Amino acid sequence: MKTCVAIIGGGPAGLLLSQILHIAGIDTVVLERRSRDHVEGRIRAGVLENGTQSLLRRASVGERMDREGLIHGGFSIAHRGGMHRIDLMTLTGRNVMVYGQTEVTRDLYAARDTMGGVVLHDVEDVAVHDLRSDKPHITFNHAGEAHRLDCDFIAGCDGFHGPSRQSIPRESRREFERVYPFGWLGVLSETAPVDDELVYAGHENGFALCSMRNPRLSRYYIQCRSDENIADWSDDRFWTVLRERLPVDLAARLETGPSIEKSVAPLRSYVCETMRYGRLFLAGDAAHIVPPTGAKGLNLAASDIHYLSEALIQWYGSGNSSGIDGYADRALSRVWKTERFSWWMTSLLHSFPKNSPFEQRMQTAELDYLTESQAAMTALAENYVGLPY
Ligand code: FAS
Ligand code: PHB
Repeated sequence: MKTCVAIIGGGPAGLLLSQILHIAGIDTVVLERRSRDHVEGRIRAGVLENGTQSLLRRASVGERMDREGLIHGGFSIAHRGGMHRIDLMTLTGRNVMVYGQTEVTRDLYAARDTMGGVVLHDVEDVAVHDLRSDKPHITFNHAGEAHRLDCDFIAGCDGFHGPSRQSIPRESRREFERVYPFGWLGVLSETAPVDDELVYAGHENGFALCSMRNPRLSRYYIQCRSDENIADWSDDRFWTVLRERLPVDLAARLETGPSIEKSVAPLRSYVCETMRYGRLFLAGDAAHIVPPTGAKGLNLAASDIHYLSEALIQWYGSGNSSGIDGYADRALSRVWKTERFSWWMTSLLHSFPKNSPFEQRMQTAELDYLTESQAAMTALAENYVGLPY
């Protein structure tokens, strides 16, 4: 087999890169370890930045998003029993779109089908070779047969646990990590969202987030232990803890119902420097992880793909390598600023049992200042809608 760009990973990063390059006339093959049903069934992110919305439209996968997505001009922070709205539109002139990653992935798969994109599922034993040459290749097993895929470039879009990043020699990569002492317990329920917009609640017992997918599908999260056993969490227990962490008036409006999905996600901040090794480029969770507090994971994958696709289109169009040579630095600049915001928002809203009394006062004062200062809210808002590409 031969292609221009071999893409490892059929999540949002890999599929979006494949779609954009295909439109530009550049051949790709996507190698995905799991089944299509499994990938399309994942429940993950829920908020799209402006830049992500524009990128999906340019990739001809924005039609259903624009029809079914919910435009949000703001969100609220619940603090000291009250609600403080962050008016994104007034503060930045921009909005966010509530449209689940599940739907984005389904739209990307449908577009790949329409255009005859090559996405191989249930692929095993992916291994990359000759990354420092100008003719790298991948070996893998599929449908019981061994295969070799020759290519010009390899895009590692295989998430945090994929093989791409590990293929970069340890001495050529620097890794930065912070593991948080808690996780998120998430529930999806066929109930009306408790509010018209998202609510991020800071509470002494722990963080809570009220989100949604549509007017009859709500997504809720509560801070929990990172090693939480999901079997210990009945729906009733989840709703009780969620109510405790919300302002009284909001809790009184909470419509509860059976969970149709329940899962625990650990929280970490992670960055791999570099995002390029020879003919291998890392994008999305393969290169970095953010705690979901800032709703940035999927959006950061999108900006990586914006930079990487631009660079590859330049190279195939003119042989100019300035884009691919500058990809890692350009992507990492936005990655680190987004990591900062996600870390800041996580530190602001979660309870850290081991914090000293002074640190707890600093956290409360930070929230007091944020909810009283137009300048502070503007800084939050411009990060939340997405920093420029
Ligand atoms: P992905 O992990 O989505 O995709 C990588 C793909 O590579 C997967 O399909 C995987 O099967 C495949 N792969 C892995 N190893 C392979 C191999 N050896 N061979 C071939 N394929 C291989 N972000 C938010 O903004 N908000 C959230 O609430 C949120 N919640 C999350 C909850 C969980 C449990 C997780 C894990 C992430 C969450 N995220 C959230 C972040 C998430 O949305 C990611 O940022 C997003 O999926 C990144 O997309 P990709 O980089 O494509 O990685
Ligand atoms: C979600 O709806 O899943 C969601 C929304 C905002 C976040 C994280 C997750 O910050």
